[in-house]
Amino acid sequence: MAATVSGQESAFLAACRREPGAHRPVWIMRQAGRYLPEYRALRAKVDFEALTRTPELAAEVTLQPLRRFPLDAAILFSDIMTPLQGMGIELSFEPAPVVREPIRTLAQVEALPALAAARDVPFVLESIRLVRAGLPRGVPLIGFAGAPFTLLCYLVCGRPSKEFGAARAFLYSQPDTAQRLLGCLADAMAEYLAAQATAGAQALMLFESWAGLLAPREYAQFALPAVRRTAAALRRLGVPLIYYVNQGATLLPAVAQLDVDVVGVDWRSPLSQVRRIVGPDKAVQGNLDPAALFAPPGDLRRHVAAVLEEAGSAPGHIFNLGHGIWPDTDPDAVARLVDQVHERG
Ligand code: 1CP
Repeated sequence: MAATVSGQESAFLAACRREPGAHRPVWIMRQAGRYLPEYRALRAKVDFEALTRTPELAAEVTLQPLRRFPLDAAILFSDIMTPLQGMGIELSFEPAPVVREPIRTLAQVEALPALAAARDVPFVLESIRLVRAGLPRGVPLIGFAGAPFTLLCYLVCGRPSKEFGAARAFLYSQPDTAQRLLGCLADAMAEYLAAQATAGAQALMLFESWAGLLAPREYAQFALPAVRRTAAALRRLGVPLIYYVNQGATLLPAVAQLDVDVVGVDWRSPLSQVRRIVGPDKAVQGNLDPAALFAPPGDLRRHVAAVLEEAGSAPGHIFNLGHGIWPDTDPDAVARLVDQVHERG
């Protein structure tokens, strides 16, 4: 059966396909990371890049949260910028990604090579094989990539930014070059995600973390066609595709046109509205505010219940936070969250 992992029904894969499952599945964006003491202990000895490039360590970090919490999915430990390093882009993690020579010209875009995942990022594929071997029964592995426009933001600005002004100016000043770059990234991420699926990833996720910087018109002109190109190339694999769109409330009517299985959203959009806009043929993922994990236990229960109520009882909801978990979160709050979703969902 399609939603089965190692002979055991996966609530997560069932929800991706909008089929009823044994319980409401839950996982947490950035679930492997600094809020876990065991991650910090490893990270004190090994830098981030080495963690992602050493398959045994990347697999260990991926599995750490699964040992603590009965999560319904694991996510590969890597970064959205990792495949770009494989394409020859020099960057460092400080800890956020910083690109040595930001992309600003057509000549730079034309010089970008195509990605060949097995040649350029073999360690990612090896990490996936190791994780699969170590996962508990019934827990699938999510592979991921950055969505093309979000990658463009880092490539053009060169570093994190609140408003990514240089990236937005690039869309207006050099629209043709921007489209060329987005097309190149769309193809590279299609190749990268297909290789992850072949290596054993059972679901694929595209992170559109900076979509909310765009007005619907520019989103439809630049970001959306690039995601559509990546998604179209992945369809034949038959692996569920999740598209996470951050701060995308005004973009959801456009997102509804995408051929993806699941739309992930931040906490600002009530899930009942999201369901109405994206329609009955897509599952939804989200969307508790990561700040809610700082509520007293009794209050957290109410906030979890509110998200479940908004999501409704129809199949096709994956519980998650609306964005990545904060590094100063108490792991005990995560344990309570997971239990509460499983009890009530
Ligand atoms: O020092 C450290 O430990 C490095 C911090 C770090 C970590 C733990 C970075 C640098 N990346 C990661 C891992 C990571 N990044 C994962 C796997 C962890 C997990 O989920 O369990 C994933 C899925 C990502 C994806 C990612 N990287 C996104 C999309 C998700 C999101 O949060 O919106 C983005 C935007 C990035 C860029 C990035 N890489 C690192 C940082 C600190 C950032 C954010 C920079 C910024 O705010 O602009």
